[in-house]
This record gives sequence, structure tokens and C-alpha cells, in this order.
Amino acid sequence: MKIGLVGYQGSGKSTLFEWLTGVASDPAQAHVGQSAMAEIPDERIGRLVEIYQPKKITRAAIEIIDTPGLARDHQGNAARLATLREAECLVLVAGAFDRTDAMADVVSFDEDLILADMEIVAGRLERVAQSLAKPIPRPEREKIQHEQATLQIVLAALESGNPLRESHMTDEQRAVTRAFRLLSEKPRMVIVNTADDESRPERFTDRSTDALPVAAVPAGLELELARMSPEDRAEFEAEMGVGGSDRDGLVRRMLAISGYMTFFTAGEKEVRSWLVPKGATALDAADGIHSDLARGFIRAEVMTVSDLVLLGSEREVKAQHLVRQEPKGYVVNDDDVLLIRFSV
Ligand SMILES: Nc1nc2c(ncn2[C@@H]2O[C@H](COP(=O)(O)OP(=O)(O)O)[C@@H](O)[C@H]2O)c(=O)[nH]1
Ligand SMILES: [Mg+2]
Repeated sequence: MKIGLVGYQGSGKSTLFEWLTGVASDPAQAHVGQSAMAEIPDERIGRLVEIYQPKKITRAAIEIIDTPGLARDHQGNAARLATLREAECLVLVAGAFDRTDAMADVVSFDEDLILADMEIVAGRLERVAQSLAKPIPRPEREKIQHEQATLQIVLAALESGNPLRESHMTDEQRAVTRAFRLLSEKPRMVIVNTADDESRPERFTDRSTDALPVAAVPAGLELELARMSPEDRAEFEAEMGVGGSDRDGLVRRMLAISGYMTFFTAGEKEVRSWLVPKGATALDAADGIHSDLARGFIRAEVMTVSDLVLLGSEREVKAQHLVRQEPKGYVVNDDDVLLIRFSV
């Protein structure tokens, strides 16, 4: 699962990238971008570890992509955004440490997404027209004509300045556009990179809505703090009254906005969190662990972390008959601990 950091040159993408992943950005790769994994922190893993005392702990991780800075005049931005086609979510980094109108980036960024999508859709329409100019069998022709009609509607929406996430596309239209992984269709959020001494970050976060979640982080300062030893850091934070941005909360928020969640597996060998799209079934979860588990799926035995924590052991959860037997189509919950029964 990939999340892209985007924004205008010098907004603090690479600073934030290092803070989120712990991997320093390599200036030699600045023009192409770079990616690294960020583990998804979850205090419930700690609880499960206390209960199971496992040999191994594995946290699900997301891939964070740092991208080349966008130009304010839009020139060349479509190409710079190309690496984000595969991302599930776009995080706009808006620099506010050296200017006052950081939120203006949101409007400009939507324009960039729309322009990049228009390029893709218009290019496809050209190729579609070329195909239709040739003699082709009727069923194929009808299929291509359907694609053409859909893309013309999509192009018209983009041309009138509407990002696709706001165009109420039908499922049928989405089925056509899905393959192009259009950028203005992806969920997004804003991280405002504030000055180290920003005293009122609420002036940014107060504007947060479900449609446009906004977080504020003094990325430069947080990265400096993250590089310090824990002792120096604690002293510095106490003395200056700064720091303490909720990195863990931010990573989990990005996960939720992307439409993903985690579930757990737990035993004496390993306690582990796994990433699945929200709405995933027990069969999807099994497949995420190993395709053999999906192929030979018999049932899922499901407990919740809450029950385990409350009762203190798996044995007690079983004794209280709180282990559910669920079929393939069971929709997995965020608090579930799964054991997949399967035949080989
Ligand atoms: N004062 C201040 N400077 C920052 C902050 N974040 C980034 N910078 C500076 O802005 C410049 C660009 O940062 P960088 O992360 O490379 O931006 P990018 O172009 O978006 O990757 C660097 O010189 C950083 O030191 C911040 O939060 N506060
Ligand atoms: Mg950079």
C-alpha cells in the first residue's frame, strides 16, 4: 500500500519523509523521488505481546513515496506526478514556515491533478479514435465505443475544473477509469508544515473536514528532535515546550484515509498486524497472509483484542465461548484476531 507525499518545491516533503520513515532522503534521487516503509504503530500489538510472549513481532507497514517538487506554474507537473499513479492516497505537504498562504496550495494542487488526468484521458481518447477508424469486429467496436463515451464525460468534467473525487461517477464509469488510476479520483489529505514556533496550529487544523483532512506538523523541528538521543530530546522538549507531534496518530490517519485497516494474528511464534482494505472478507484476509490459506480455506476463528485484554488469555476467551467461527464472506473488523483454518 503506497502513500505519496506531494507538494511544491521546498514545502518540506523530504523533511517529512525522513520523519515518517526514519530514512534520510537522498539528494541524488530528488528528481525521481524515493520510497521507504513506515511501520504502522498500534498499541494493541503491545497488549497482544504481553499476552502471547511471542518470539517475533511484525507490524504491517505502508510505503511512503517522496516525490520531486511541483512547479508553481504547472509546467512539467504531470510527469512529476506520474510516480503517484499507484498510490492509494495523496498527502499534500503545504509549507507554512516561510509564508502565510499555505492553504492556497490546495487549490493549485487540485489544478495540477486535474491537468495530469486530462493529459491521460485525452491521450487515451486519441488512441480510441484511431482504433475505431480501423475495421474491427462489432463486439469489440461496441466495447471501445462505450469506453469512448465514458471518457468523453470524464474529460468534460475535468475540463470544467472538477476533480473526479467530486464528480458523481457511476460504477460503470468507474469501471472504465479504474485502469488509468487517475489522480484527482484518489483520496487526499493536507499536512501543513508549520514554523518551529507556530503558536496556533489550529488556524490550519480548524479547517479540517472529512472531504479534506488537515494536519499540522512543524516537520523541521520534529525531525531534529527525532535525531536526538531520548535524554537530550526530553530535556529540549521540556525546556522549550515544543515537539510532541503525534507521528503514530498521523500514520494511522493516513491509513484510514486510504481506505485501509489492520487486523491481527497472534500466537507464541509471532504477533503480527496485517493490512487489508476496509470491507475485506475473511477470505481476503487469508489471501493476504498466504495464497495457500485462501485456496484451502475452511473457516476463520475470530477473537477480539478487547476480549483478550479483558480476560487475559486465549484459554479464558475460549472458555467463555468468545471465539467465533466465521465463513469466507465474514467482513473483518479492525479489532479482530484471526486464525485461519485451512486444508492443504
Ligand atoms: N524553518 C523550517 N525550515 C524547513 C522546514 N521544513 C523544511 N525546511 C527547509 O526547507 C527546505 C526544503 O525542505 P525539503 O524537505 O527538502 O523540501 P522538499 O523540496 O519539499 O522536499 C530545506 O532547506 C529545509 O531545511 C520547517 O519545518 N521549518
Ligand atoms: Mg525533496
